[in-house]
Amino acid sequence: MNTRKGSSLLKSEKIRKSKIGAGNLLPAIAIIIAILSALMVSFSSQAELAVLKNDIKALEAELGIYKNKVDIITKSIEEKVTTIPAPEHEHEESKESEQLQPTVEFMLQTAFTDGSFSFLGMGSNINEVKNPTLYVTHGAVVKIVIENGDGIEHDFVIEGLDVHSKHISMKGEKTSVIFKAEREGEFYYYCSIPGHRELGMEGKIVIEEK
Ligand SMILES: [Cu+2]
Repeated sequence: MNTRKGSSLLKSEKIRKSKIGAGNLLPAIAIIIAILSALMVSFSSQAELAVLKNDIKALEAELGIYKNKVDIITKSIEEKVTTIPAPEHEHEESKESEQLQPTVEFMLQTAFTDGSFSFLGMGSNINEVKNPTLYVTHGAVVKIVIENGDGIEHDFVIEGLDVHSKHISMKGEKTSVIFKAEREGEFYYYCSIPGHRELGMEGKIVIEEK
């Protein structure tokens, strides 16, 4: 009785052992599968990476083509811009006066110093002279260039000679008047912006006999 019991115990022990053995194998297989699938993932992602690298290369090539196109367009724009004539900085009084060829030329710059305005002579014998007296001979074609030197709106008018310039208000802006000195005598030039003549923008032009 005892031995029979003992043998059946042994049998069940064997079965239990073999069951434990199979139970130990399953996690091992699971681990192997996990490793394999991880390897597969890394392999497939490497393949994907290779594809992406190719895509990037293709995109870079395309980008190169676009860059070339942009360069070509930029060049053509630059060429067009350089062929556009620069705007004339000096605007003449009228078409009629443009046809006159000046025989004498003066340059004046507007100035605002110590609370007063003036026309400052520029160049030759009137350089830096405030409201210089301009001497011209009868019959001369006179050109007077006025440059804005203070950034305040001004113009240039000669009383009694029907000479009016355009208004200039930007610093560095220029305008000019051209007229024939047909009448002998002394005439006042001034700025016709209200208050400016009173604040000092007044000088003389003397038209002398030849
Ligand atoms: Cu003025």
